[in-house]
Amino acid sequence: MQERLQELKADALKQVEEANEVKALQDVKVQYLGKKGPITEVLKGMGKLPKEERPVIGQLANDVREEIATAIETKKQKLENEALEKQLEEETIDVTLPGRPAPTGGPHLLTNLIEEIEDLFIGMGFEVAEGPEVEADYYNFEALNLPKGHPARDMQDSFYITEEILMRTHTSPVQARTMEKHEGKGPVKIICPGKVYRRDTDDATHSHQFTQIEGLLVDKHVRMSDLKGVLNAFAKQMFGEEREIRLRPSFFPFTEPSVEMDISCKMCGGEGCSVCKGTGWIEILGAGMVHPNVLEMAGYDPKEYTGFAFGMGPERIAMLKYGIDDIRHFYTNDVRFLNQFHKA
Ligand code: 2U9
Repeated sequence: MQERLQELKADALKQVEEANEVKALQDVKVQYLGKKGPITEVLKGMGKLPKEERPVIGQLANDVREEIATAIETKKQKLENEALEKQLEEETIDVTLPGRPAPTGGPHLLTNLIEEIEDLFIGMGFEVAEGPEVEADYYNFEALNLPKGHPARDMQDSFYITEEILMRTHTSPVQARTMEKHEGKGPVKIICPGKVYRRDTDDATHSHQFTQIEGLLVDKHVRMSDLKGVLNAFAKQMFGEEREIRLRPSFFPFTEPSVEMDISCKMCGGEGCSVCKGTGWIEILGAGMVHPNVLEMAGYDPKEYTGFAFGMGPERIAMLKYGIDDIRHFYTNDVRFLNQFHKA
């Protein structure tokens, strides 16, 4: 019986040695120390043994059980520690490693461009004025010398909400409101950026929603040359000192006289190319001296005050600047397009 117990112990300890996972140890435990295990058998068979052998066998059986149990527990600890070490090893985070950069968004290229243009005019003493996008027909049209039924209204097909309320078709109503607030006194020197809406079918050059930046300067003795000076300064700062500007006669109901401002074409330096359609000039904005009717309706006496105004489309300037061929890119939020302009 003692050899049997030694043998059992040796087999059990061998299996414990070879076990490389806790489950296997569990099996050894059940196999050797379990109710139906050989050690239990031996202890159950004590009664059949000679009286004098029982204490020896009994003690040996308990020692063997103890030794196997201890060996199993020790190996279990060892395997669990190794597993923990391995897990720690695998899961060790090198906190010195740079984190995975969370994809950050950034200002839309139009926002950057509008702020760039704002800064240029703020540098010339203009203040930024903003106003409602849902506007009254009076400020969007009548105050701008576009009385009800005026044909020019059709040029700006509009999203009417009621007879008297519409989505503004330009930011000019902001200037009209600002002048009105001045009650015909003192200078007004503002630029008005913002979203405008026209009931247009979207295509490569038209969008039902787009942005504008308009400007207005009203004071005593404001002349066309002041307008030209401001536009020239803007063009050179925005497009380069080497660029020339040219003013061409034009027409707007809210300015008289009215002009379009062109800049010399960057691609051909004015020689004529596909970008400037052979003219050597690129149209950038419209402007003019504020129409006396508009001054009057805002409470300014046109005999005492004069003013100039201008208006541009930031999308158009961005398309020229970055060679973008479709205005819809600005609004369809394709990150592949937007990320190209993402200032890191
Ligand atoms: C007041 C008086 C005059 C604003 C002006 C333009 C010329 C102009 C276009 C630019 C691009 C519209 O989006 S666009 O197609 N605008 O050419 N805008 S003068 O004149 C005003 C505005 C307000 C009280």
